[in-house]
Order: sequence, then C-alpha cells, then structure tokens
Amino acid sequence: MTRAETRRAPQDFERVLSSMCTDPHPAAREAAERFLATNPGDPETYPTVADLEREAVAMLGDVVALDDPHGYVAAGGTEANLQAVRAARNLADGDVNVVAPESAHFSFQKAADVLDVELRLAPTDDDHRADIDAVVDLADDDTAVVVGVAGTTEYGRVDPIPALADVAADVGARLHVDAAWGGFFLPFTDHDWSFSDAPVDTMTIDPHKVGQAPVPAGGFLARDPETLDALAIATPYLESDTQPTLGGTRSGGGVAGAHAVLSELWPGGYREQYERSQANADYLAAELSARGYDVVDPELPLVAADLPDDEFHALRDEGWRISRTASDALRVVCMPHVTREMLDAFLVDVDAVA
Ligand code: 0PR
Repeated sequence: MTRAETRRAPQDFERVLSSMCTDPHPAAREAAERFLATNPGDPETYPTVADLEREAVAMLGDVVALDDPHGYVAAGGTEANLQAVRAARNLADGDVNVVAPESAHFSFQKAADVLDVELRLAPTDDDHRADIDAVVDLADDDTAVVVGVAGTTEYGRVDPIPALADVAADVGARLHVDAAWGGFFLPFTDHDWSFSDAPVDTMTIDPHKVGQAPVPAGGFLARDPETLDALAIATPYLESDTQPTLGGTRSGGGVAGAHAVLSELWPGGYREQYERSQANADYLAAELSARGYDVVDPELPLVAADLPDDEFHALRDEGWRISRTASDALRVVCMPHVTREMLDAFLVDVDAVA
C-alpha cells in the first residue's frame, strides 16, 4: 500500500446497513483526537482523561437511570460482558455457571472460555426473547449470573428483565443486562424496568454503538462498588493502587470521545436519534411487508426479514453491507447514519433484484 493509499477515506456509510458502529459525532471525533496520546489506565499520570472517564461513567448512569454508578469505559461490549461474568464468578464460591438466552452475543462464549465457567444457553420464545421457563430450568445454586439482553444483536429484542431478575433472585445469582446496542434507545421507550428497580447488578452499554462515540468506547456499569473490588488487581509500580479493567493501557481517545458525545447529546439529541431511527425501522418494516416479505416487528430500530438467498447476494453485489441472522433472516440495523433516503435507495434495489 502506498502512502497515499493509507490516507484514503476509511469508510463511507452510504450503503452500510448491518453494522452496529456508526459515523462518530463531530464533537466526539475532535475530542478523541485531542486525547489520543493519553492513557486512562494510568490515572495519576493522565488525570484529565481520568476525570473525563469518571464524568462519562456518571453520564452513562444517567442514561440507564442508576444513581452513583461504578464502572469504566471498556474496549467494547465484549470486554464489558466478560467483566460482568468475571465479577460474578469471583464473588461466588466453587464451580459456577452462567445462564443466558441463546440470543446472547457470542462475547459470552468468549467469556466462558477465558474464565473457564459453564455457559448454559436457554432457548428463546417465538418472539425471539428469553424463554423464562427455560431459564428457570437451567438456573441452579451454582449459577453465578443470569444474563438478559436489552436489544439483541440479531432481532433487537428486549428480554423480560423483571422476570429474569426474579429467577436470579430465586437461585441467589446476580443479574447482568447486556444493553451494548440497545442502551441508548431504551430511555425513550416504555420498558417496564430500570437498573434500580429490576434489580440489575451490572450492565453493558456501549458509547461506540448507538452512543455515536468513536471506537473503542464500551461501557461497563455496576450498581455496587463491590463489583469493581471483585475485579481489582494490585498495581504495585503505579501511583494508583489497583486496576479493575481488563485492558491495561487504554484509549484516551475512546474515553474523551465518549465524554464529548454524551455531553453533547444526552438526553435531547439521543431522543431525537431514537425517534428518527425507530421511524426508519418502522418504515422499512412496513415497506418490506407490503412487498410480501415476512418481517419481524421492530421493537427497537432493527429490522429482520426473510429474504431469499439469491436476492440477499444480489443486494450484496450492489454494494449493500447487509447481514443475516443464524436462521438466515436479513438484518438491517437503523443506526444514526441510516437515513430515509438510504432506505429508499435500498428498496429500489430490493425491487430490482426481486
Ligand atoms: N452485546 C451485544 C448485544 C452486541 O450486539 C455486541 C456486538 C456486543 C455485545 C459486543 O460488542 P463489541 O463488538 O463492542 O465487543 N454486536 C455487533 C455484532 O457482533 C458488533 C458489530 C459492530 C458487528 C459493528 C459489525 C459491525 O460492523 O454483530
């Protein structure tokens, strides 16, 4: 690759319909660049970015309605989910298991592998949400944490969190909610639970997805300081005493970017974004449905629809970045960069390949 080629525009989002990343907000880009050379992993040496991280965590607490949140800006949802499992394992005795719906992101498989815990996957119901009876069947005294997903990767579904909280309480397990993608939409929906009253022990909510922060900016939040204590490792030669993060050196750009965009968009900007994205998802679902495709009603701004194999590949050949669920349904994720004009252009091609 020549020098000139490495300077080419990295990505345009004009035909990207399957990603959970998006064009970062301008304020976030600018802040990320300014803090590129800082390391929040060493808060005594880089105190400004450490302050920004504390403020970013407080703002994430506002987004999920948790007073006094404990947490940090992780590399992404994978790290946050792994840390939730790790904290639960460390706080439990003996061999433990994790119970999650089969719709849980594959990061839980990585967590189970790395942490050497058993992952028990419960089937989902006809509407792609965790089947509570199946979760009850799998949970037992050795369950360290029950996982619920609020905005599944494949269908954008929100699991019945209060019912999962009851199951967790019955077996003395913790409850983790993975809202890596859905977390920035949920405050504007009428879901019947919150971090405080469910009760949820830990949560994943990623600024680098719907939050419009640059990568890497994941969010790990805990209700109690004991959760972070369970993750803390002594750092003898640093001026700080312990480190709860999985990463050592971390991206100051990710932290500053998350802080900047949260300051800019919470709550009004995120509300507008939710309304726009949900309206786009409802529009696309209706248009596909009118054309005879079988569509899963979008609870959050993600549309899944049955699309014949040849049409899917023909659309990919047209340059559309689309993907499919494990059961072969088309997924369109209505991220902030996805506009009505893009969807109309997509529908023109859907008609052309039909
Ligand atoms: N939890 C949920 C519910 C997720 O959807 C994802 C990622 C994660 C956790 C893991 O987050 P990180 O990837 O930040 O570690 N979901 C997307 C997926 O796997 C990630 C993605 C993003 C994929 C951008 C493609 C893409 O272009 O499909």
